[in-house]
Amino acid sequence: MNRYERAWLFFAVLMVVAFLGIIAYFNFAAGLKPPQEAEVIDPLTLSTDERFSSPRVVEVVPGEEYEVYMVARMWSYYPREIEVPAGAKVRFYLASPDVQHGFHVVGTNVQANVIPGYVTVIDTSFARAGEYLIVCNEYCGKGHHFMKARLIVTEGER
Ligand SMILES: [Cu+2]
Repeated sequence: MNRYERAWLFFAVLMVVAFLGIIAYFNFAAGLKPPQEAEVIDPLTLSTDERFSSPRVVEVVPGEEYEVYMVARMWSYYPREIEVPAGAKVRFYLASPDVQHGFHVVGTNVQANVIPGYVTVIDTSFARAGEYLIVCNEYCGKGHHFMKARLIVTEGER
């Protein structure tokens, strides 16, 4: 075997060992795991669930704290338009009655999968007022590219 071949072979094996090591480190030492205490919900009961039967924005503390109950289904988000003030704490609760969707607020780091059977919770806030597009970034069927909603962040009072 040519010594360059041997060197590259060694390098390739070293990379595999390093990648496995990184996975093992984050899994066992750093405890980085998929959320295990995620709330479980029967996807067939969303239409009768108190939170998801009427998707909405709830003003917990006016101007400061909001809860958004949202349903992601083929191929739209409900509600289709949500409004929160800039700087307020916003907690999203998302559920899907059908397949997996990818909730993504374009231009922000808000992005999470919505998996049927689980309630996805996202804590965030939007610093800048403006209009944001919410898309689905997980292919969910033939109408996937139509799946969107609008987020309007109004000027905060402070
Ligand atoms: Cu989709």
